[in-house]
Amino acid sequence: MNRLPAVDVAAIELVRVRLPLVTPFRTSFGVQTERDALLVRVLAEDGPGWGECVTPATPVYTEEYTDGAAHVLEHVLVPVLLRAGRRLHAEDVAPRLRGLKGHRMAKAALEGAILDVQLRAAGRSLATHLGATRDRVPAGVSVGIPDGGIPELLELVAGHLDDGYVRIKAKVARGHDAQPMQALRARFGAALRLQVDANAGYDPDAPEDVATLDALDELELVQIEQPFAPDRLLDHARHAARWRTPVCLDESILDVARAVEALELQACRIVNVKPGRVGGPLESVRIHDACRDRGVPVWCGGMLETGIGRALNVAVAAMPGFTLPGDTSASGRYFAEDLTEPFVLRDGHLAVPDGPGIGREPRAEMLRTAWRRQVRLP
Ligand code: NPG
Repeated sequence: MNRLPAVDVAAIELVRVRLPLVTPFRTSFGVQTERDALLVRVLAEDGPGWGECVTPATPVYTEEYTDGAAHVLEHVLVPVLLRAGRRLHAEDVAPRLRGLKGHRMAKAALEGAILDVQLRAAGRSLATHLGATRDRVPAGVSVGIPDGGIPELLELVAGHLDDGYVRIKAKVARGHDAQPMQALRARFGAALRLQVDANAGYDPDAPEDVATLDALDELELVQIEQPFAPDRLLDHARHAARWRTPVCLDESILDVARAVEALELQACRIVNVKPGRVGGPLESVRIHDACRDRGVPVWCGGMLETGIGRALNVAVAAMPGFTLPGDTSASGRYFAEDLTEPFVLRDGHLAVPDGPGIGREPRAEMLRTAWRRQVRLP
């Protein structure tokens, strides 16, 4: 990555928008019917740059949640960032905020927005900047836990396969796990690229949970994602050693140091990289590089992002180490109208934006419709 010229930041705005989801998304931690998103708009001479904070509305996935992120951005992160000077590189964000613990999703939105401004000023796309080697990325899709049980699950998956998605990730939780996944195998056969995501919902010491996961291990899955709590790396390693199916970690991977630790402990063989969860695009590159050096495949997760966050994810997913399809679904999977020009599924792939920066910005009329409130920090 070449170092880009710094930009002079005039102001930073926090823009809150709300978009209804086309269908409710149900996981082990509840049901989501809308995306209440917090955007960061960095104003600079060469025009605005955009970042999206991927926090969910409540702290169900990690500690972070949207009202908390909005508060810490307004009252702590942005003031501290700007106090040290307004001439900024994206590389300055993490070091300037290092003394402030956690809040990686909030920090990631800031870093992403500043990088977007820098790239726009330089007339370079994010994908080019990151050394992307593809102009389109294969798209997987994440399937929630349907109200209608197995029949509805089969129908949903059939629909996604008809749309062209190249792999299915199914959410599993106690009461919705081995049986529905067996039903998917029975219906769609061995050719279905199927993986499961437990969102840390199982107990490594509970015999019934272990029996369930052992049954999932029989199903030729691409991976079992995050079966246990994020900090239980040794428990992941203990069970991963018995399973044929590779374990993938998501919530556990907070930064490159934790990724390396997880790999050295053999807690996982695959890493889910989410730029939001790990503090931004720059740490995502470091995780990508560390995994690539070790021959470990990575893929890009999703957090129901609007087109702003999705654009970042798609550029990241175009880097060479992203050898597994990600949760980089088309806009239409979640939104009737995306905030930005939509991402469209073509032949199972999304095109990587090639315009300057992330290559997407909110459409004025959509921003008006979805807008809820805004804070400007001078
Ligand atoms: O396609 O953007 C997407 C969503 C993929 O299932 C998905 N995300 O646990 O990975 C996850 C889950 C999630 C969504 C987590 C929202 C947190 C918030």
